[in-house]
Amino acid sequence: MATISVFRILTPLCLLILIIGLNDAKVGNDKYYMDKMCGNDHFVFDGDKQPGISLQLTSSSKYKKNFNCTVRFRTAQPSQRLIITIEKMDISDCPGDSLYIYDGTTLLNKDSKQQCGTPSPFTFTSSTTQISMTFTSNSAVESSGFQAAIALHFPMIASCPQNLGFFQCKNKNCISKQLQCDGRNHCGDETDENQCSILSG
Ligand SMILES: [Ca+2]
Repeated sequence: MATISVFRILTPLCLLILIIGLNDAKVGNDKYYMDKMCGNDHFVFDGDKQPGISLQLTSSSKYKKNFNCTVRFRTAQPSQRLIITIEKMDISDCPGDSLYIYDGTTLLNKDSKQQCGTPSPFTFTSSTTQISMTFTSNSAVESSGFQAAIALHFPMIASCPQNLGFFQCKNKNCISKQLQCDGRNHCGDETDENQCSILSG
């Protein structure tokens, strides 16, 4: 009898743990802080349970003075590309403090209004397999920095089929379907987040 009772308790508990585990696997964004990754290469993997990256400059309320940090994001496959969307930027000491985003070695945010200040959200899709970000600050005023979403883009997959786990953005970027309706702008044009109220009722 005691054994049966233990099973009665343990079985629902195991199911609950399994359900929580499955829900965790659906979470599309892994959170990273750039100031903890300086000098690193970070691979963004296809099929990873977390195919999108949520990147903030720092976990603190303000970034450090006299700070210089470069992080490189890379695809594991040569056919893949990266989409970087700067969702928020708050770099008040402009241009003393600045963020530079490179596609391979090409500077993407050439417009100085996208390197610091508080610009509107903006996005780039890489033409190479790597995006590097360099942030520098001086000894004066600090602010919160920026928040970005990074996603894999699959340009070689024809028609970007939803039934095979992809989502085609209106701007033709092709991302993992797991990144749809998770509250973060992975497409760059927000179309992965536009239809969510309809989908969720
Ligand atoms: Ca998204």
